[in-house]
Amino acid sequence: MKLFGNSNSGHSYKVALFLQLSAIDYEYVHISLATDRAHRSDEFRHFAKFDEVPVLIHGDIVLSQSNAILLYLAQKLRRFEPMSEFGENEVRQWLFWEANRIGFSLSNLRHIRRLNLNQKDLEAYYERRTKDDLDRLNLEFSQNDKAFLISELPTIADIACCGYLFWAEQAKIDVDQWPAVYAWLTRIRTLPGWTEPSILMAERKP
Ligand SMILES: N[C@@H](CCC(=O)N[C@@H](CS)C(=O)NCC(=O)O)C(=O)O
Repeated sequence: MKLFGNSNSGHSYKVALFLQLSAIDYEYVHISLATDRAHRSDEFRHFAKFDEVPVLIHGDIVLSQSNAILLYLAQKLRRFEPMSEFGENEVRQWLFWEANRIGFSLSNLRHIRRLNLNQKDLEAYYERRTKDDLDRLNLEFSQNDKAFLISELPTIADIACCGYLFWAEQAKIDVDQWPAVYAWLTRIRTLPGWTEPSILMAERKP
């Protein structure tokens, strides 16, 4: 397996985290996103349908879109799948939610604050959305007595939704203020193989 990713990409981290928690060997290719799209490597441009990371290559399969990749990996490797049809539908709900909520709000808030972009209106918009998203996640765990989003076992819904949250500090968001979310992230941190994004996504020498 080959994963094209970037050291600051939470979308890439979600896929790398799945592979790491599953103890799967893979080749990681870091793509500099500071390089404009037209000047990225020919190999990456060939495979990256949307010009974005992550891209996963597995045999003849080439996939973009982090949550589509997670669905593929879960099905192929039979890891982090839900145990029932009800669970499958729940997982899909969280994956679509994540793509438009936490994977959008927190990722953009982090981008603005990490790079000190002077975008006050946008910053306020993403901050409000991020806080709403954390409220929603917190409610999920406060209302239902379960260790992970779907049940007592982690699924790709947890892997998708937690990705950017391990970088919340860079968005100047203090996750302690959402205690049930904080406790869930602590449970994820204790899964065998869990590795923080700055280490897992670091550029590696070939
Ligand atoms: N919806 C996509 C989002 C991917 C995405 O936003 N990738 C960013 C990095 S986090 C990227 O490659 N940006 C570079 C560019 O747009 O040129 C996913 O879930 O994979």
